[in-house]
Amino acid sequence: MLANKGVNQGVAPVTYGEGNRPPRGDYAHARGDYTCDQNWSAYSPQEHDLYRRLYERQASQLVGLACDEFIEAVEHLGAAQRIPRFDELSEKLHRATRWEVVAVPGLIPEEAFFALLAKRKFPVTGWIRQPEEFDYVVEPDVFHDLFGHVPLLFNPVFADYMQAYGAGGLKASRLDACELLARLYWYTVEFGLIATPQGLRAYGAGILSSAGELRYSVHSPQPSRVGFDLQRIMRTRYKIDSYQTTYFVIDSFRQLFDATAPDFTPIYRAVRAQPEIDAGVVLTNERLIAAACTPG
Ligand code: HBI
Ligand code: FE
Repeated sequence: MLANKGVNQGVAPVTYGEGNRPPRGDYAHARGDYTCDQNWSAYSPQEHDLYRRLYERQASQLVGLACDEFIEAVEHLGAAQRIPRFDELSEKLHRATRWEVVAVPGLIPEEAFFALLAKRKFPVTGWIRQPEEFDYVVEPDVFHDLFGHVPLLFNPVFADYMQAYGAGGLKASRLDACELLARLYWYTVEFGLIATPQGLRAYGAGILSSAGELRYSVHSPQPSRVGFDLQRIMRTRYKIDSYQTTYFVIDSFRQLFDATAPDFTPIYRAVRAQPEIDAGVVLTNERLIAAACTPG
């Protein structure tokens, strides 16, 4: 998923926009589980420098906008001067929460994605965006996946949530409920906000890897911010081509993990018995959270 662009819920290799440009990754040489080698030596100095500039721009605006758990963990990505080696990063990550980073050619089919998460393997796209895509790229590239998603995998509770999500995804596939579960991923892992004693903060990867949406999601008066409600999230459509108009706010990662503990079968049934909700719509009497007041 990417900064104000989303994961097309189709099956990779996905096609995008006009002309259905061919996918960038080398799917033909990926293994059966869609993993591939990172081929770190193939990155050019320009690509390492692009990663460095993306990293510096985001890292410079984290304080006051990103949750503490993310700020503490982002250091684990190591030197910001170059694209990390996935094997080195996996060694650190595995010691922390038994997760590892695996290279993939890009977006992969949901079933394959869930199966990797369920095995505590986070799929990270190997290629990096083009310079002209500095501010925005449609598919998740190595910067979005590494900077946006990997740091919170060092957090034990969030790491367990991600594996539980993957296991739940495999079940959802059998219940034809992937679209409902994709909304949970979207409004938590990609665009989630968390309430903290210091105020509203971002933990979603799509927000944290976005130059503009990080400040917008925490401070803008425009979007609505709704207290975490699993069924409400599963009923809510999302936009993949602009900043979000609805965010959901958790009180803690523990709350998020506990919400995925029960069997979702009755929840899917209850969700399907209610009308879907467009992004940006606010229901009467639901708990809304105010934007964080703009710093001094
Ligand atoms: N594939 N590589 C990759 N990264 C994702 O974030 C991803 C994916 N495939 C499917 C997908 N996300 C979404 O459909 C999730 O909601 C499952
Ligand atoms: Fe993502």
